[in-house]
Amino acid sequence: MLNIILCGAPGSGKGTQSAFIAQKYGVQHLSTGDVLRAEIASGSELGKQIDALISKGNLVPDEMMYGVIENYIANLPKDSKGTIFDGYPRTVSQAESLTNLLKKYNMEAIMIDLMVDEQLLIQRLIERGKVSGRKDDNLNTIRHRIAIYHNQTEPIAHYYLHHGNYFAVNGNHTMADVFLQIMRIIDRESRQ
Ligand code: B4P
Repeated sequence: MLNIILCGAPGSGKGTQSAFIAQKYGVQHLSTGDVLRAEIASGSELGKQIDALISKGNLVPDEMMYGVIENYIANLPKDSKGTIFDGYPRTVSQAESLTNLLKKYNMEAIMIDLMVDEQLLIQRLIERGKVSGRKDDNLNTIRHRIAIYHNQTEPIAHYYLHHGNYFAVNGNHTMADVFLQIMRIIDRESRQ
């Protein structure tokens, strides 16, 4: 079973590369960003709380995310080829929860970290904002999201380095080039 955790700053290409990986390797794609946006779109009370956080560029509390991931893993089909975790974990506490949950179901994962220069991140998200209609794709919110990434998400690289399943990818290149780097890692690791 192939489980991949795809991490990186906002706009680093997690969603973009996850779609390529899911198509090529036949794994399921779990985007926590999409799950949260679907909850917002449902108009529920929970969705309103989530909207207030996301539109300002803040993270949703770890406990709320835990429920989403636990429910997902517990209901994985028996014949699943694996999952690409897109945007989860985003804090060290989420990383610990995911390790424990995977262990409970006898699963493992590798972590791929998309490294992209800050100017490029901002440029990509501003561009995406012109068509996405996302409230969090504007300059002030983007800057806030990048600051949160540095404070809360970046430390998880050390967590995975320590656990020996960390792989960095240069995400500054074209989508096709980034995907080539990712495929090399996946193909090498799945042979072992
Ligand atoms: P996400 O939906 O995960 O999205 P993202 O970080 O903004 O973008 P991503 O990295 O997927 O970039 P994309 O491929 O679209 O998160 C949104 C919000 O949800 C978070 O800020 C947070 O509030 C909340 N959230 C989600 N998960 C959470 C969790 N676990 N805990 C707490 N809160 C959580 O690429 C961006 C743009 O760049 C696209 O337009 C794309 O076309 C372009 N692009 C991508 N790769 C490119 C390349 N190589 N070259 C040129 N352009 C490229």
